[in-house]
Amino acid sequence: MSSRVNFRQAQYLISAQTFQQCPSEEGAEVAFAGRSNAGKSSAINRLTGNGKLARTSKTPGRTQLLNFFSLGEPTLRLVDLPGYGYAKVPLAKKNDWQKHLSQYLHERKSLMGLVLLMDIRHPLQSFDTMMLEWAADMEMPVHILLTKSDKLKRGAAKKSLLDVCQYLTVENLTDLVSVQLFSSHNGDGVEGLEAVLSGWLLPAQDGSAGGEIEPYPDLPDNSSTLSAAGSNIDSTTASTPDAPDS
Ligand SMILES: Nc1nc2c(ncn2[C@@H]2O[C@H](COP(=O)(O)OP(=O)(O)OP(=O)(O)O)[C@@H](O)[C@H]2O)c(=O)[nH]1
Ligand SMILES: [Mg+2]
Repeated sequence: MSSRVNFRQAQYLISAQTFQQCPSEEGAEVAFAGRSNAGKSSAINRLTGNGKLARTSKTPGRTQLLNFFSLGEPTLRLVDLPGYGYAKVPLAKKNDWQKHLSQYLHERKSLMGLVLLMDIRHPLQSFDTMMLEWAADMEMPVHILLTKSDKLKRGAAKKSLLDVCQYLTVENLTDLVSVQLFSSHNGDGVEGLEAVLSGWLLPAQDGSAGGEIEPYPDLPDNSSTLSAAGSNIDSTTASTPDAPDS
């Protein structure tokens, strides 16, 4: 079997309004979570090379269902989760969604890892840190995408990346959580994302042990707390275990 998933084979599978409506738990899946408008649907479209797969919108709150996409076979899946923090959704509906989302996150046996998307200009907002706490409790691997990296100059983007790395270190989350820059608009970071997702999905589908993730992205030599992880910050991916240290 290939060591990479062919994300370009992605096809719409089903939309679930409740946990009960989700497809069979057979196989493996990765879910995309994040604040409304963070770029979840856009990232799925970029990853799969299909701009029409997941519905994107300038209006926050577009994705209001758990949308499942199959990757060549129904046992390999991506899931586009509804965004959180969208104020205009009526409270009753919000609570209902929260219930189903929470049930999905806690009970879904085929969930191998979570891609947590944050707009690079506003990372680590309250729901993001709550998701990271949840992941730590559940021992669920998380890969953070700092999205819309095209909106910042390179230096500012790297600083944001380092700030998030530092947070993960302080919170002792680096065994479980990795992070990279990403842009659906210019394709920045797509290969890194593909590598992490393949590492989660393929071993799980084989029935062997889950994929390991690199705890850090490449980091600059001048980072006192994080320099042991790597050195080449020009790469935006979190999957460069062979990068030289200096
Ligand atoms: N510049 C830039 N804009 C982006 C990028 N990714 C997404 N956007 C824009 O951000 C807006 C929201 O994108 P979506 O992908 O719909 O966001 P979402 O997280 O799925 O939103 P909800 O479904 O509401 O939770 C759209 O106008 C996108 O064009 C990016 O990498 N760069
Ligand atoms: Mg969406």
